[in-house]
Amino acid sequence: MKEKLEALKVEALAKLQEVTDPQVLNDLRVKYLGKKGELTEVLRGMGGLSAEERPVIGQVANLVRSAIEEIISTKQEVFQQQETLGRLQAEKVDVTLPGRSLPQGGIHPLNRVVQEIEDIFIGMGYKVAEGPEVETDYYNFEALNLPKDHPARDMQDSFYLTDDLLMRTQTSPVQVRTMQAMNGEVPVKIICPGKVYRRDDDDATHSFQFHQIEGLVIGSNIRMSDLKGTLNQFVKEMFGPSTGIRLRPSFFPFTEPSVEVDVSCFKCGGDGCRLCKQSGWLEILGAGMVHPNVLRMGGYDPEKYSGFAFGMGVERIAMLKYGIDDIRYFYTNDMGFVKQFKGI
Ligand code: 2NL
Repeated sequence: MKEKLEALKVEALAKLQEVTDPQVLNDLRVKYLGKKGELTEVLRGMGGLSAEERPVIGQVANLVRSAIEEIISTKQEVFQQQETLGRLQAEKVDVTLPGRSLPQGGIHPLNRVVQEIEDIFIGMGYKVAEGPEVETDYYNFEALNLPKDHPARDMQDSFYLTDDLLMRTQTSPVQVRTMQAMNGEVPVKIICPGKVYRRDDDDATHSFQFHQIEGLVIGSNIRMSDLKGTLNQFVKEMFGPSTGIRLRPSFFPFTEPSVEVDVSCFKCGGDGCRLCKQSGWLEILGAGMVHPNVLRMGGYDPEKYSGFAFGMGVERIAMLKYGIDDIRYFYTNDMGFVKQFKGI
């Protein structure tokens, strides 16, 4: 029996020594030490031993068992360490790697121009006013001295929502609302940026939706010279200190007198080039002295107060300033176009 146990020990240790796989190790543990294992099998024969032999064989059996157990637990520990090491290797994180950079956006050229114009007028003491894009016939036309039969009120030219509601065709209704909210107080010094809508077929220079900035000043003794000085200062800040303006007579129902305002060509300095079509001048806005009827409807007595107003198309200004030849670039989200304005 003793020889059997020794043989079992030799065989078991030899096999266990060679194990490289935890599953095989477990199988061998069951094979030798399990309930139906080979060591248990040998010990079952101890019943037939004499009283003297039993403790001797028992001791041998225990030594065999602990020798097998020891090598198993050593192996298990090694396997455990190997597994941990492998996992650490597989889950390795390099905390020193720089982060993935996300593409950074930029401000759209139209918003950029709106902000630039706002800043210039804020610098001259103006406040920015905004209002609804859906307007009533009264605020969009009536209060701006456009009679019911005026051609600008043609259904064909505006987006009407109902008989009385339409998408605003200018930002002037914001100015009328501001005048009424001021309850006859002066001074009024506001600019109104925003989207406006006209029923137009889209092409390189027209869009059914575009952006406008209008300005309005009301006070005592506001004169045409104030308008000229203001716009002259504006173009110098917007297009460069060597630019200037000229006024040409024009007509708007809401101003009298009315003017078209040109800026001297900032590209050629007035000599004539492709941008100004050899004229030396670029048309940038319309303006005038606020019509007495408009002052009255806004709650101001035209005998006591006077004012000037102006309006410009943001797309046109942006196209001139950045040399853009098609208004559709602003709305079609061509990344090649948009990206050019990232840094400026
Ligand atoms: C243009 C011309 C203009 C105004 C807008 C205005 C507003 C009030 C009273 C009087 Cl509340 N006038 N606005 C005046 C003159 C011209 O816009 O060509 N815009 C693109």
